[in-house]
Amino acid sequence: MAIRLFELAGSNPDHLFSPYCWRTRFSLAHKGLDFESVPWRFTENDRLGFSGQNKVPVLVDGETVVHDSWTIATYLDLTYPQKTLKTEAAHLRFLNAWADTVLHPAIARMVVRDILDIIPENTRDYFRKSREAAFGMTLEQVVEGREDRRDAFRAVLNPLRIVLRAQPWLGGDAPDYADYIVAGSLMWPRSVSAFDIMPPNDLVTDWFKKTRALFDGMAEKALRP
Ligand SMILES: N[C@@H](CCC(=O)N[C@@H](CS)C(=O)NCC(=O)O)C(=O)O
Repeated sequence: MAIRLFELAGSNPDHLFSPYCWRTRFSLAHKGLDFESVPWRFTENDRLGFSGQNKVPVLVDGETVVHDSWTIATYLDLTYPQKTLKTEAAHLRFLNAWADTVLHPAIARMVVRDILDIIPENTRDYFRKSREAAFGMTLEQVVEGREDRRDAFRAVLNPLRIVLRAQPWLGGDAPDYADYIVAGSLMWPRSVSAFDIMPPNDLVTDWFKKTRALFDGMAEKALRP
């Protein structure tokens, strides 16, 4: 039975914008595993009941149900050891945590409001209320002054730039889960907003483009607003 991936979608079922789901998409493509995409929208918690929680990605592989992008990546490496994602590298957890806790908040401050425009109307109220409660301000206030914040974002990318000066991929000579963690994070703003957060003429921007071209341009061809 084909692997199924429950992933976050916009009004258009092909409009995929979750950083975590993109990490899993890249991982499955890296291993050459076919999968069926199952679009999931905010508030459809009952559809994830079988996984015992209410977030995507959820991977269903035969009888096995795995949630959480990091857990899914380690599951894939254990179950399908060909073309390793190198998730056994303990320090990769650091990159995952850095992306989730440093990169994501910086990105959110520039694009979170734009998500409202691509999700189904009946989920907008939930999205606005839950995110405004988390930020303690309106979504419009969160992204206010984002043009100025884009310059600071350039500095947030410094650790990546330093690594990419020394090697072509975050994984070294070839892409691995390190690349998919960060590329997954960067697919989020690219998929939800016309506001381009990537610095021009930059090593990280070039690497991101190169990563989107992988797997027959899977991420490059992805829907944008
Ligand atoms: N740590 C989890 C985070 C998963 C997560 O937060 N997913 C979001 C989509 S980007 C979600 O399903 N949110 C549901 C909601 O906010 O109701 C992972 O790495 O997979």
